[in-house]
Amino acid sequence: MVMGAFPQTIYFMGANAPVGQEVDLRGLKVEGDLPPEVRGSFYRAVPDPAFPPKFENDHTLSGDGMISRLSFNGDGTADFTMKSVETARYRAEKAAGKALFGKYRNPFTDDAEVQGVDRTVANTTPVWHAGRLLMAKEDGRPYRVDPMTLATIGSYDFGGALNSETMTAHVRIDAQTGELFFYGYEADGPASAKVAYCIVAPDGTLTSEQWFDAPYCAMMHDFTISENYALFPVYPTTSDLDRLKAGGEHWHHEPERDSWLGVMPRYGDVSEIKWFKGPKGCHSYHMMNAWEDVDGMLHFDACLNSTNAFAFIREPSGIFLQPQDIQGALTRWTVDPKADGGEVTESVIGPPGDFPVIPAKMQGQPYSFGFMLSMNPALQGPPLFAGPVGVSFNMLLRLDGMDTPAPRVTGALPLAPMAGYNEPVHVPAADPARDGWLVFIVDSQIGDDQFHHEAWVVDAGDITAGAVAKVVIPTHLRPQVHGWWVPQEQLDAL
Ligand code: V55
Ligand code: FE
Repeated sequence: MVMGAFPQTIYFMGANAPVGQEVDLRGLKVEGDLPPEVRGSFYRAVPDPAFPPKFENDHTLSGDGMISRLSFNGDGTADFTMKSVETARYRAEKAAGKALFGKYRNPFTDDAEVQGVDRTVANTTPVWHAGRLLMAKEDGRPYRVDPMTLATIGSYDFGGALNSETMTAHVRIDAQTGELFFYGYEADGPASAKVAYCIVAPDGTLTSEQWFDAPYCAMMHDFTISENYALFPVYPTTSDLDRLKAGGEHWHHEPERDSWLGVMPRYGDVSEIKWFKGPKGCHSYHMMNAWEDVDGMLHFDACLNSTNAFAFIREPSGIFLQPQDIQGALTRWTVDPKADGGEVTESVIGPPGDFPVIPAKMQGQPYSFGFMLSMNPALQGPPLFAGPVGVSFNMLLRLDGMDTPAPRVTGALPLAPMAGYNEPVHVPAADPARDGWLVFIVDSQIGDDQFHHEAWVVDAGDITAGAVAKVVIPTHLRPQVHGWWVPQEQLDAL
């Protein structure tokens, strides 16, 4: 690799080309009819490597975290700001003027001078709870950032209360109780099967941290809660300490290995976990929800694939597939939480896709509707090549009847060729009879290495109608991972 050059791979070219620019754009015009409820800030996590990686096979998940904020000001304008999360890793590399940390989640490939330095990149989800904004990444502890200035405050361990070395980027907040539920896997170091399950009170106090052993060390990217249970899926994307020590990849996908769903009472003891067996070889990054029906059966709704969606994980595992060879579907696993384990009952309840979104108040509850991103099978032209899979989703879907055995797709919003979605956030409506709003950024390619970015506001009750309001963001943006909506009154209360 030429010194100072990014690898010429899909993870660093085109829409994925590093930008590395802090942005401060004030007074952008909101076009259209902005609903008064859309008053607050849309935070997004964006990986963007500050320096060319030490290894040619690096990919978007290693990028240094940047946090962006789109603030709807309530006067027909919006502000767009974006800053680097100043992690210990970012600071060390800035001081050296080059990459010092090696492969994705392999500390044994780091330069000697940074051995022992926190190597997380805080690039996956901006988590808002108890008036704190945390930039989370599943391989380490989160970084706390100032929600107004986006300045980095520092690594966050709940005031010294957290023992786990990691905190997931996919937390669940029970809107009824205000509690934050999260876990950390590889809780005591790379390739460990230890998982820390944690509960945080509405005031931000970590009140419970219990450790358990997963069936094996797996990429546990997301989990769910229901009213009475915590549900931990384990899919066979696995790690191995000897492989890491030999300088190998953190993850291999193992198609012949079983998947598992661990279920425990959410306020119970981890010794109560029961493990239900799922199909071999499958994988999901994101769950839509979990909920209990009137008979006490537990339903776990996930965007499931027949293998790991990322080629940079499949290929080092010896799995060579074309995208069309990968099966996916919104899939329900049903278990009886009072049974002593057994197997999950699987049913297909929706189309292939990812980035499921539900209103915050439906978290863990029987829920009537949800949204997800998918590919438009009727697209007349090329999609947008972007993100860790290489292609952006180009259709937003609404599903209704989620609390029935047969949910239905009831709305679709396809994009034009060479345009792609970033994950929406849901903004609640003031009127409980309305479904609220979805806010997201649409990326479009408008020429060789030329891109256009807009934030769209869509009526969640009528996505087919398209954007009711838009904000053009006149700067180049790299694809986001996840986002979070914070209403203005919560920022005003700080
Ligand atoms: C994902 C993203 C990550 C990661 C592991 O989208 C999984 C899935 C942005 O970082 O480290
Ligand atoms: Fe995720």
